[in-house]
Amino acid sequence: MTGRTVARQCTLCEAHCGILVTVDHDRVTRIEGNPDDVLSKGYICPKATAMGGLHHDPDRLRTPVRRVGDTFEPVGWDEAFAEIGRRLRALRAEHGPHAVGMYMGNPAAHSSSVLYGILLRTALRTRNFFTASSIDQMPQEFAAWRMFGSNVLMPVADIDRTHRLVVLGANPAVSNGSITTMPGAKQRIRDVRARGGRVVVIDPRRTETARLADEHIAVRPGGDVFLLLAVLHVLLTENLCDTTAVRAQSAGFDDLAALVADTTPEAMAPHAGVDADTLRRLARDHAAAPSAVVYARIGVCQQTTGTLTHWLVNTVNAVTGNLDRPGGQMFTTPPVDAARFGKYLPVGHGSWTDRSGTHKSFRGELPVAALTDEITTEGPGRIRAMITYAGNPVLSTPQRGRLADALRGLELFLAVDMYITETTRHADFILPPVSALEREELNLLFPIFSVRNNARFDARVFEPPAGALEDWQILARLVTEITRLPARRLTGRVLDALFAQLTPLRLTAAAVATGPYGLLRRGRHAVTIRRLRATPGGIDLGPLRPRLPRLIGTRDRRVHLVPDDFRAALARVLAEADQPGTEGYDLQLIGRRHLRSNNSWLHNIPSMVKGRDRCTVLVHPHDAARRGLTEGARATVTSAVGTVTVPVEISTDIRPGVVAIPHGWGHDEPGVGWTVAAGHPGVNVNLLHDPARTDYLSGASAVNNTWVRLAPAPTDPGPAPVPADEPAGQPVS
Ligand SMILES: Nc1nc2c(c(=O)[nH]1)N[C@H]1C(S)=C(S)[C@@H](COP(=O)(O)OP(=O)(O)OC[C@H]3O[C@@H](n4cnc5c(=O)[nH]c(N)nc54)[C@H](O)[C@@H]3O)O[C@H]1N2
Ligand SMILES: Nc1nc2c(c(=O)[nH]1)N[C@H]1C(S)=C(S)[C@@H](COP(=O)(O)OP(=O)(O)OC[C@H]3O[C@@H](n4cnc5c(=O)[nH]c(N)nc54)[C@H](O)[C@@H]3O)O[C@H]1N2
Ligand code: SF4
Ligand SMILES: [Mo]
Repeated sequence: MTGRTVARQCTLCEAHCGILVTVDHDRVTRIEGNPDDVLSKGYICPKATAMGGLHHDPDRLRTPVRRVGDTFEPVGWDEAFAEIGRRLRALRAEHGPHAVGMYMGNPAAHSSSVLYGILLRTALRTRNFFTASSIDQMPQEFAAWRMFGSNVLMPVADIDRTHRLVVLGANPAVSNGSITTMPGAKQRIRDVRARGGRVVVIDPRRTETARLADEHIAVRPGGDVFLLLAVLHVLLTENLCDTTAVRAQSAGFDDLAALVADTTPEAMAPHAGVDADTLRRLARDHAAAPSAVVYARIGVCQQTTGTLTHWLVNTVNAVTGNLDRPGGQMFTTPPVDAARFGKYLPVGHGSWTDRSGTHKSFRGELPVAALTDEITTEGPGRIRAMITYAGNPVLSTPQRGRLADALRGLELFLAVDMYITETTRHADFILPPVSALEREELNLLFPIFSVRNNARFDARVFEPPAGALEDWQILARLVTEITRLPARRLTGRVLDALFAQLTPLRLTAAAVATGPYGLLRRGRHAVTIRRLRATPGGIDLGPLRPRLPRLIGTRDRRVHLVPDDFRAALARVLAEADQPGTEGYDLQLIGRRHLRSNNSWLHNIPSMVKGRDRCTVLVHPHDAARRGLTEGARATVTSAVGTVTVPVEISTDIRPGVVAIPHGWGHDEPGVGWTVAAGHPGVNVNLLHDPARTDYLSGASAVNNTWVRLAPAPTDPGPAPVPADEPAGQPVS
């Protein structure tokens, strides 16, 4: 067929914007926003065209490959699965199930194949399961679990109706929102102001979002806990709370009052890096607005105080009467109502630990900070084989540069990925799925976090090539291989036949049918796959609706304002607040995202890397001048655990004393199959972050706030010296 246009979504980031893909023969000729899409209404960002770039990328693997020495050669699917099965079964028989580890990355969540990722994890019965969540939203889930009784119950900001939006540690103008999915975030933020509301951005950097706001408050990195404690102090001591609503909805209001009795704006101001008058005003304005919401995301997740900050964010919203009310923080009613069942799922904190006893499991997985040691430390229970699925942990997680060697030393490493990346280049087998444009599905996760209830279908643009497999088919084959019983041929065949019937689309359709808009409740007005196929922009299911107390999973059906373990962790944070910074390091390093990057994996698409180098260290002019750094010059950035050399970008947008480097770069490792990215390598900022720094409660990696120092790089390439005026003797790897 020539010259046709297919409506689906861009599945690169959480926004899942509706796109129209125009195709001429087997080429994508155009990708544009779908004006009929009920959520994105025609908006797309520049990354949408990468959906075509990825499909046609000559570097994308289209057949499985096997390692031979330092290179890869093609291998047939059956041969690959047979050998993988043999080796996995032997390892499990000899060393037990924990000998096989698994890491599931971010794009897994963007496809309904994730169901089979979870099935594989279940079949493996391993304690060594890791996901990108422990460098992302884990603290937010932890706070939700302790306050609302389910980790799925992360409330979203009702941005389209609020009168006051306070953004804390998020940059939706670039990211388009996460756990508050808001495609076209810029317009939605402008609309808050257009209807007379106010927008405040609290961020150490004057971000793209801050430029749209009425006010920008340059908080000190890691200062948010103190800022929020001061806000709560003012709300409670000045009687600015919606006491009737809070007492009806929540437990622990009096405990909260006692907890914040001494956290005055004057006492908190130095730790927050924000003056007391501003803190007081933040509280008063929040209480006075007809509706208001604090929306916080990974800038405050990726901190040692990640869970505590999200707890206090939810608490500020709750005590001002803004939890579960339009314009505040709300829970969605998605077609697959996971939130309703979330409370029945076992969450479990500390059901097991890593072998050193340092890292506790949470909702069935260990924090990724534990991964390298679980591979390299000898002894029973060591990981001997790894499966990575849609992840690039060598770039995306702090491992002191040790993970690559650890992976190389495994007895077996198989990667389900379509590129030879910094991670998968160490694999014995790489098993590539079809391209996203060759999939059809209904994403079941992101409607749980959207600013509006909706159901949207992803139609296939191209038929998958003969013999190609989708992620779920690859994962299902792996399940078959490891669960084969002694009557191997038979069990394998029976499972294969069973899985062929249980496609993710069928499973999702069944979940939708039994959900709030399903056949059982709505009869002929139900949301069905058939109806969705015929409605290319999706079906709008209305604004967010109040859902408490029914949804709550706590025993007393109340929101818990002061969970016991949070109180203890907070005491630790307050005690540590007075301690000075790390000697020899005088700048706080944070991250930043760019419109044309998506974590580590879009830099091989030429249109995503054109223009000037984006992997730079952003420095305030005062800080640059004091160190003799000039625009475009190269600087060495040194932390207690690593050093990188990057170009300097000078800007008054960043708070003095703070520097920012984006993550997802560092493509200059030998053997990586990204030929375009190799020309724009950048550096791996996670070499600077210490894996030992984790959120006190959830164990997630704390990569937004690492003490570093900066110096001009030596002009001749070579190892970076320790500058003479700086105290030496810190470990540098
Ligand atoms: N310092 C620092 N580090 C960070 C962050 C930060 O802000 N600062 N952010 C963190 C966050 S929020 C996240 S989510 C993580 C992401 O961390 P990861 O999930 O580990 O890494 P990604 O960069 O998303 O890499 C995704 C991989 O999946 C592959 N892939 C893409 N689509 C598919 C698919 O459909 N199927 C399969 N099988 N593979 C696919 C890509 O080729 C790529 O190799 O990074 C984190 N790391
Ligand atoms: N273009 C683009 N979009 C993306 C992604 C991408 O890589 N590129 N990744 C996607 C993914 S996986 C995710 S999880 C989301 C993340 O979405 P966001 O949470 O919006 O991510 P960031 O843009 O990293 O925003 C974090 C902000 O926190 C600020 N910050 C750092 N430290 C602190 C602090 O201590 N306190 C406060 N208050 N702020 C702080 C940073 O300056 C930054 O502006 O984005 C998604 N969308
Ligand atoms: S914001 Fe950009 S990358 Fe994200 S879904 Fe929309 S078009 Fe795709
Ligand atoms: Mo993420």
